[in-house]
Amino acid sequence: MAKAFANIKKIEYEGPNSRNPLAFRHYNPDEIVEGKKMKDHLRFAVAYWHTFRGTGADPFGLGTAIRPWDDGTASLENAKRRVRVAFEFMEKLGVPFYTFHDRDVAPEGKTLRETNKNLDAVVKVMKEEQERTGIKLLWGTANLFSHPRYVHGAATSCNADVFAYAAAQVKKALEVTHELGGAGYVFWGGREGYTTLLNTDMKRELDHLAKFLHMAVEYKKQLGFKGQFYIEPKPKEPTKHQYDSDAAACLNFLRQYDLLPHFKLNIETNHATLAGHTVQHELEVAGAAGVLGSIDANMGDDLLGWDTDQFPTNIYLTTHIMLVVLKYGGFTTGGFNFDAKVRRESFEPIDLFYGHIGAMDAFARGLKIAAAIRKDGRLAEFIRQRYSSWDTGIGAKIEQGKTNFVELEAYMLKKGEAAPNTSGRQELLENIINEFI
Ligand code: XUL
Ligand code: CO
Repeated sequence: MAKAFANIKKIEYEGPNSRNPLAFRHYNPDEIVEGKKMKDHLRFAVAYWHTFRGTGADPFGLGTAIRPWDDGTASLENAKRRVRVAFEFMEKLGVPFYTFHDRDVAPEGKTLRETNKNLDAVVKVMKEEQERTGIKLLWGTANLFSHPRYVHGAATSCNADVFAYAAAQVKKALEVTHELGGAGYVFWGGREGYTTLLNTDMKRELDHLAKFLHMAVEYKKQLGFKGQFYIEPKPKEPTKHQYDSDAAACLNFLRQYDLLPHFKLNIETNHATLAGHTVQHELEVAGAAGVLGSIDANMGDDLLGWDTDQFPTNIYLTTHIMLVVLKYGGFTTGGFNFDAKVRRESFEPIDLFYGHIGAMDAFARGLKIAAAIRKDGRLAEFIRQRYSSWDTGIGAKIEQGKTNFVELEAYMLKKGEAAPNTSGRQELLENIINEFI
């Protein structure tokens, strides 16, 4: 077993009055909320790419992260050692899941064959560690954006060979996700978009993307992989316009190409805000369409505006997210994946613990607050009342499809004017939320 965090004991729940920075104040895994254990509501996952491959580098400077277990080389030995350390970290943190891209865990070789061999060697260690710790894979994915071959995209590349390479890469990533018992598989459209329309045949690229996803669905069946497929919307970064720009765009694409039965959405907070939406909006769009699958939990910075992937510590944010998640019945295959990284200035290994502990506590608090708001019932009752004109009379007739324009005109000609509106009471409702925070 790795001993990278020898001085850190297992992180325990110590309650709201604890002043121990290496303890949970609110995340109490076995505590029952709305009839279910907290850990089963939240299904937390550590993102391998940020937590074990993040260096702190930014466009203006080199990496700053101190990671004594990592020799900085692309050797297989280093990759395997890193896996052992990752599982030591996750075990001490007490998270039930993790997520990874193929290239996070194993180095690329000179050929695809060699790369696949490297991946197999590391996956063997991952499987051992999963068995040793009981930590499971929430979802796997393929990195189809870092290597220069993907400069013009992967499934939407103008170069057919690059499409073929990406297909081979996803085939292998599906196989290892299946091998590791993954509960899902994510397609985030890395460079599936464009930087200028002047060189882009958008229709052709979208057709190719749909073909690619149909092939993935077909191979999933062939493999016998039962995990859930997800698409993760994001509007920009790295391209100027990503095709999977938001939940509504993804839904439209999936419906247009007959893919909707095979996919759910993985909604990320900072992607929602980049798209000019709140995450609640994106979750509602997905939830209303029956495809709210999983969440990449993080938050952005109002002043910076880009995809800063910060650990979510805002209690209002986590409360609103939990209200939507509970409303739609919670996760089945999905969970909260911390697609979040410590700041470049937070370069010590212990900062990885602080980042995750704070975010887990923020969601545990959000869960408890959302459950209390739901138990109180005033918010739900207000919404029920607000739409009560649809429960009987003309409203019920419209909803049931039992009327038409002619009848509605006759109804209104007789009445002369619509019934008066009632106040939206936004301020009152915001005050009610604050009662619970
Ligand atoms: C990029 C992003 C990805 C996906 C997985 O912004 O969120 O890390 O979550 O590819
Ligand atoms: Co993400």
